[in-house]
Amino acid sequence: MSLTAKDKKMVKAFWAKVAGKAEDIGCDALSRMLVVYPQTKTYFSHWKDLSPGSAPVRKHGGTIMGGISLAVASIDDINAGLLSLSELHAFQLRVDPANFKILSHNILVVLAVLFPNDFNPEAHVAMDKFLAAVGRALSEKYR
Ligand code: HNI
Repeated sequence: MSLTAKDKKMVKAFWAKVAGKAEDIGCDALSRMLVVYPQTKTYFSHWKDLSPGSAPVRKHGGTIMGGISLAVASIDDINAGLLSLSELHAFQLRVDPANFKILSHNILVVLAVLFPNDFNPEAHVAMDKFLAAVGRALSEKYR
């Protein structure tokens, strides 16, 4: 489902509120993903410490949120904005695209936990659609 003008407005407004905490959001989302969906740990086996909140998890959480920021900035053409990230995940990292849905889910959970007042049903649906679009954009280059 594509994002409506209203969804885009909602995503931009919500992101503007939470972006200052991007590293915390990324760290918590990645921490949860690795604990709750341990099969995702295989991609990060070269890190020394995969436990929640560890230094590499925090650092990479920030990196992932950089990708989300880029997607917000290119919300009118997310596929174009994430083209090189899609190529990286498909051809070099070989991340199973099923994992994009798993990470998106964890990001939503963390947004709900950290921003209970701002994460109202309208923000929830807009962010859910946006993260689904990010996952589709990242899956774009797989075939
Ligand atoms: Ni992902 C690297 C963004 C989902 C595994 N990932 C990155 C980088 C960004 C990024 C940005 C750094 C690129 C660079 O070095 O140029 N990843 C995103 C985004 C999502 C996502 C926006 C979805 C919302 N990545 C996932 C998922 C997995 C994943 C679901 C696996 C479960 N990503 C990786 C791995 C790396 C990576 C592995 C390399 C990390 C490293 O330290 O080697």
